[in-house]
Amino acid sequence: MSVLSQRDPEIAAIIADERVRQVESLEMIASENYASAAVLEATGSVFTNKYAEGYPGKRYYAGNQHSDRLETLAIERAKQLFGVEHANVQPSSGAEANMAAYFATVQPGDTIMGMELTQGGHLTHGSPVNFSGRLYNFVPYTVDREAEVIDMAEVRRLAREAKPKIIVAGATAYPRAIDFVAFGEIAHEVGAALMVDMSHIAGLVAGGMHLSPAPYADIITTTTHKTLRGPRGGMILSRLERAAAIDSAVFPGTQGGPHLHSIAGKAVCFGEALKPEFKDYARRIVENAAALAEGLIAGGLRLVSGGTDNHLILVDCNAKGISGLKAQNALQAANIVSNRNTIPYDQRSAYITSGLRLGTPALTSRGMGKDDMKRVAGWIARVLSDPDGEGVREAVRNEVVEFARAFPVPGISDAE
Ligand code: DSN
Repeated sequence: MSVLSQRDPEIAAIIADERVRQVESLEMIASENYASAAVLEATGSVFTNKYAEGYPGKRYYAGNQHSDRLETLAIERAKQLFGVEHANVQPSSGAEANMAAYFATVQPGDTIMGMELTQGGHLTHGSPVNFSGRLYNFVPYTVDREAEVIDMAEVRRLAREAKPKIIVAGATAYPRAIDFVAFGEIAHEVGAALMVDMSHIAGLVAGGMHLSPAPYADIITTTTHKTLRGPRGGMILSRLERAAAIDSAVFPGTQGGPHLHSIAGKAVCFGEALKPEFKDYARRIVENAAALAEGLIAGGLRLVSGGTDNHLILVDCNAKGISGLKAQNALQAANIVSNRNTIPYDQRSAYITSGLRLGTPALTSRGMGKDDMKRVAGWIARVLSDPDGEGVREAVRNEVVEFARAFPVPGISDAE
């Protein structure tokens, strides 16, 4: 019996239920993944007890001799993994990384360009309900109506007109490769900094399956828990010339004591991503997404932009005459976990939506392959063709549970 189940059985029971949910479901939220047992152990370590405001060698509290070793190692591994000169591993989340990146680069009221949220951007790329849209003058760019891919000619036209100080490239619901070369050229032509938010694709970049933004971007922000498979957290990468501004924008600019337990998990995750097998993992994520896309199309679904180059797929549920919300809920009843999402030029609200976002990082972490994706696509198509059919949902759920149990879950199956 664990210490937790003896001392707080109520919380232990909730955690146990979540463990079962994660084992028996097909986790297809494109931004989620399973951290390894080693990442979980480091993240749950005694470093949660320690305050360490400042940076290695320059702390405001005593007792940081081991914190300094830990953070330095995390920084060195991050630099090696992404081929950059500077890494700040303290941001507690992607949103905080983005806030610090803006603070380090521009003043409130300045103009920034970012991808429109309803077309695949992120809240912190200028949504009016977020600090970004409230503090800065964001000019959104969009995707082409027909091709549903970022229109680089339009980005260039807007950049010349708006003269932004930052152009943000990066997305949360964009199934295609992002052209960091073109973004860099446009940004530097208009005197802007190129900031790449690679949160979704960081693992693909680390594994060589997406062009690295490092040679083209002035600042790179990322989360560490998506395709990178680390603990929940953020990070900022840059050249040396921006290091001091970024470090002071993180602390004391926007954060206090760093979450050293998360930094421990990040260091482990970077170490894992530096291993040769991570390249194989990244390749399998992309291959699985392509196989899933093929299977979904064969099942009669329409995919935004016609397919995928990366780890995610955006399904246009209009082709089935249902909303994204209805699709998400029907699939959840069959133990297939995804999230509804707006599609470009969506006629429905951001709460209801017309789209469904599906990703392969977590399924790939369980060892599923291309043939498995075909099976998964078949289940999704079956449920979405009859979203009110209780019989279909129950039959699919039974098959899904049996299938899912056959694949070990990193951090759960190997920690028991
Ligand atoms: N919530 C993240 C995602 O799902 O993409 C973005 O912050």
